[in-house]
Amino acid sequence: YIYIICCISIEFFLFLFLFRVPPDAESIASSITYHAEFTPLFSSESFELPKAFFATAQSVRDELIINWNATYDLHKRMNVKQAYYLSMEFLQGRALLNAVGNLELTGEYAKALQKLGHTLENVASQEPDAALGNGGLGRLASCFLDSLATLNYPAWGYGLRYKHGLFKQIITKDGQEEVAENWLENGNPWEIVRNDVSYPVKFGGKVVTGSDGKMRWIGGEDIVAVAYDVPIPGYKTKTTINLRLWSTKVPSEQFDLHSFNAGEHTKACEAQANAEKICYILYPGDESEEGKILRLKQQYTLCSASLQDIISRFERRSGGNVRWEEFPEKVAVQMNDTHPTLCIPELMRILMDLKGMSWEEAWRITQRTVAYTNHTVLPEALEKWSYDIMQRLLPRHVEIIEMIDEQLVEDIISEYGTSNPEMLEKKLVSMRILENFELPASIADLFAKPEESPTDETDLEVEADDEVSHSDTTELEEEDTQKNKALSKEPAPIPPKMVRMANLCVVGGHAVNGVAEIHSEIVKKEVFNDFFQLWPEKFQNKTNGVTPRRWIDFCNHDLSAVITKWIGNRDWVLKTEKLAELRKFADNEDLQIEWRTAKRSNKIKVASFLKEKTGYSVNPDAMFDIQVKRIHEYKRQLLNILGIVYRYKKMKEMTAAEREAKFVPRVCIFGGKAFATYVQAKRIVKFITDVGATINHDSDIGDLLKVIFVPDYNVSVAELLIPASELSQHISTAGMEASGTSNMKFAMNGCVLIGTLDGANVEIREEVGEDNFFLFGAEAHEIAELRKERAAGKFVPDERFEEVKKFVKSGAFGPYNYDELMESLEGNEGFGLGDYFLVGKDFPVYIECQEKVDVAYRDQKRWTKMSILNTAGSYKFSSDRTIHEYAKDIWNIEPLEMI
Ligand code: B1H
Repeated sequence: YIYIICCISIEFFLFLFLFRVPPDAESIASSITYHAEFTPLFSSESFELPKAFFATAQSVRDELIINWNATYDLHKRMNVKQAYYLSMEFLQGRALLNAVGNLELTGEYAKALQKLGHTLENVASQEPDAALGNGGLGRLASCFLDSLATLNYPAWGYGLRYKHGLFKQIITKDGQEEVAENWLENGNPWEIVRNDVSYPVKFGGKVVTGSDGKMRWIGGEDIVAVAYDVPIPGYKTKTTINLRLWSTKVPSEQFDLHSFNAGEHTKACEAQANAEKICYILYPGDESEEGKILRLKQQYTLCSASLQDIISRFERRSGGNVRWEEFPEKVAVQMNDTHPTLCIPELMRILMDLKGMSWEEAWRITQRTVAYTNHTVLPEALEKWSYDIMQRLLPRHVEIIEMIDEQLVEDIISEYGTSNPEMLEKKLVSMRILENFELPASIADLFAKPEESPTDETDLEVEADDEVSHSDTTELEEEDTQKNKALSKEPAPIPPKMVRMANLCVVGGHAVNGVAEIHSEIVKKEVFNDFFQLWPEKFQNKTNGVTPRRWIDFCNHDLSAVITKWIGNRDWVLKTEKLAELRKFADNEDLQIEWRTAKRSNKIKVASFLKEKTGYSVNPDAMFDIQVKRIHEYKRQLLNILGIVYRYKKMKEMTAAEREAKFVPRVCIFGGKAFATYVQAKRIVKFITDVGATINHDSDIGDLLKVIFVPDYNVSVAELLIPASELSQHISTAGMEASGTSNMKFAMNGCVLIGTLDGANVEIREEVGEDNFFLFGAEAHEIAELRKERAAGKFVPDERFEEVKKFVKSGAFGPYNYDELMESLEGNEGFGLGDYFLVGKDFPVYIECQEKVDVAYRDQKRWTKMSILNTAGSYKFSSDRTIHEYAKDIWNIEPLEMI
C-alpha cells in the first residue's frame, strides 16, 4: 500500500515537473529579487554588482536543482549503469551564461535583469572563473560533462573542491608573477553542500590481520571528505548531471579541546589545518612537476571518497540484495590520466577487506570497472611515486600493488616463458609496476641464473632508466645497499624504488585510450608497446573534442547567427555534422561579407580588451595571430616569437614601401601561464613582453606589427580571444602534444591554423582540407633521428636562425640577459642545451610558411573561404562525438532521457 502511494506520488511530481511552464522574464525577475533579499551573503540595501550576479545565479540554480533532482530520481528508479569521470581537474570557467544558454533562457534572463537595472553581460562578467585545472586536461573534463548531460548519459564527474584554483598571472617588468586565486571569496552560488554525504579517509597507520583472517588498516590520521555538488545542465534537455567535488575536514569529535583549553591553540587546530590543507590548492603542475605528499593525499582523497560514494549508491540501489558480480554492469570508472590511479588498489581494498571478497573476485570486478585515459607521452610526466612515501601513507594499498605486480610478473613469465631470459628481462623492466625492485620471492627461483659470469647483465630492476622522476626522491635515500650490491660490480648509486602509476593503470583497467589518433599510435607503438603486444584488445583511440555550445554558440553570437542563417536552423548546435553544409556556400559573396563582419566585430571587442589590460592599441583590420596555451618549451612559443623577431628585423632593413608590400599588418597575441618554478618558461614570457615593448613603440613599424602578451589567460579570456582569431599557432615539436583542444576551438570559430603534424592537428587538417591549413615542420617519426644527428654535431643551422639569435643577443630587446634562453637552442647535448625541441631545425620552414600566410591573407576572399571551410570541417571535434565513443566502446552506457 505504502509502495503504491509512493509510486503514485513520484509519478505525480514527475508529471508536474514535465509540464512545468518555463519561467518568463517576470517570474525570473521576482526569483532574482527574492534571492537578493534572502541571500545572506550581501548587505540588504542595494542591488549592485556583485550581489546582482549572486542572486541571478541562485535563481538559475533553482531551475537546475529541479532538473537535477528529476534526473537523479530517474537514474535511481531505472537503476541504469552509470559512468563516473574521476579527474583531479575540472576547468569549468564561468557558469552563468552557459547555464542560461543550455536552459534556453538567455533572452528571458536578459529581459529580467534589464527590468532590475542591469545587463546580463555585466552581471555575467562578475563571475570568477572556476579554475580548478591547469589547461587542456581539465578543460576536456569540463567539456565532457557538458556533452554527457546534453546527450542524456547517466554519468557524474568527481573531483576536488580546491579553495584556490590556478594562480592568477600578473605581468610586471620582470615577467610573470603569481598571485593566489580566490574564487570562493564571495561564496559559490552554484554549489550545494551535502552535509549528509561524507566519508572517512585514512592516511598512515598500519595493516594488521584480524581474527577472521581479513586485513585491517588501523591507526594513522583520519579525515573526512564532504560532498559539494555542482549541477551540470545539458543543452536543450532537462537532464542535469552532477559534478561532485570533495572538501576535507577532520571528524568533528577530533577537535583537541584539551590542548585548546590549555592555551595551546595552534596545536589544537593542527589536525583541522592538516585536513583542510588537502583541498587548499590546485596542484599547479603541467606535464612535469614535482610530486609531493600533499599531492598523493589529494589523489587518494579523490579516489577513496568517490569510490565509497559509488559503492554506497550501488548498494542502496541493489535494494538489500547486493550482487557484487553485477557491479561492473552498473558502474564504469574513467581515470582521467594517472592522477586517480589509486582507484585500482582502493577498489580492491574495499571489496576484499570491507566486503569480504576473495582476491580473484575483487580483481575481476576492478578490472571490468575501471579504464584509463593517457594524456601525455612525455617521459617526465608519466607519474611515478616513491615507494617509501606511498608505504608510509597508504600501507595497505602498497601491499595490494605488490600483489598486482607479482601477478603481472607471473603473467609475463607464463606468456613469454623463461627460455629467453634476456627478452624476459626486458619485458619485466618495461612492464613491471614496481621499479627498481627484486623479483617477488615466489618467482625469483624460477628466474634464478647460473653463477655470475663477467658479462652477466645487471639485474633488471637495477636498470633504472634515466627518466626524470617527479616524485620526491630525497625522502628515499635510506640505506638499502645489501640487496643491490651483489647485482653490480661497482657499488653503484642505489636507484630509488618507485611505483609506476601508468603501468598500474594499464594492468588494472580494461581499456586504455589515447586522445588523438597519432597519440594513440605512439601509445601503442612506443610508450606501452610491451603491454600492447600482450593485450592489444585493451588499446583504443578517443580523439578529444570540445563542446560547441560554449565554444561556438555562447562565445561567438555573431558567427553563430550567421551559421544558423545559412544552414537554415540551429540544429548544428547538437548535430555539428550540419556545419559541413557551409562548404557549399564557401565562395558565396554574401556569406563571405557576413562572415567577415562577424569576425571584425569580435576583433573590435578584443582590441578594447587589449587596450584595457595592456595599454596597447591595435588596429582591428590587422590579422589577429594568436598563440594561447600553457607556456612550455615543447609548445614552442619560442619558435613563434623568434619568427616575429626575424620579421621585425627584416622590416627594419626595408623602406616603408617595401615592408608594406611584403608584410600584412599583424597583431601577434600570446597568452598562457608558466609553472612558477619552470625557469625557462618564465624567461620565454619575459622575452615575449620585451620584444613587444620594443616593437610596439617603434614608429617605423606602426600598425604593421604588434606583439602583445595577454596577462592571466583563462577560460573566459579564451572565450573572448578565440572568436576574434584569424591565424592560430599549434606548433609543438611533432610527437609531443598528445592532442591539443584549443586547435579545435579555433577551427570551429573560423580561424586558420598554422601547425605541425602533431596531436589533433593531423585530424583537423584532414577534415578542413590541406589547402586550409598551414603545415610545416619535421614529422614525429623523424624526431628521434634528428636529435641523434644533432647530438653527433651534424646539424647545420640555417643562417636566418643564426641571424635572429645574434640579433637577440645584441641587446635589441633591452638589458635583460637572454644568453641562457638562447643557449638552450645551441650546443649538441646536455641538460637545457642542444635544442631538444628542434626550434632551429623547424625555424626556416616555419618562417617560409608564415610568408605563405601573408600572401593568403592579402587575398581576403581566399582567406574568408579558408575560414569558412575551417568551421565547416570542424564538426568532428565536438565532444558529443567523443562522448558517444566513450559511452559505446568503453563504458557501455545508454542515454536515458526524461520524456
Ligand atoms: C595534458 C597533462 C597534465 N597531458 C600532469 N597531461 C598534470 C599532466 O598537474 N599535473 O600533474 C596536469 C596536466 N595535460 C594535456 O591533455 C595534453 O598536453 C594535451 O595535448 C591534451 O589535449 C590534453 C587533453 O587530452
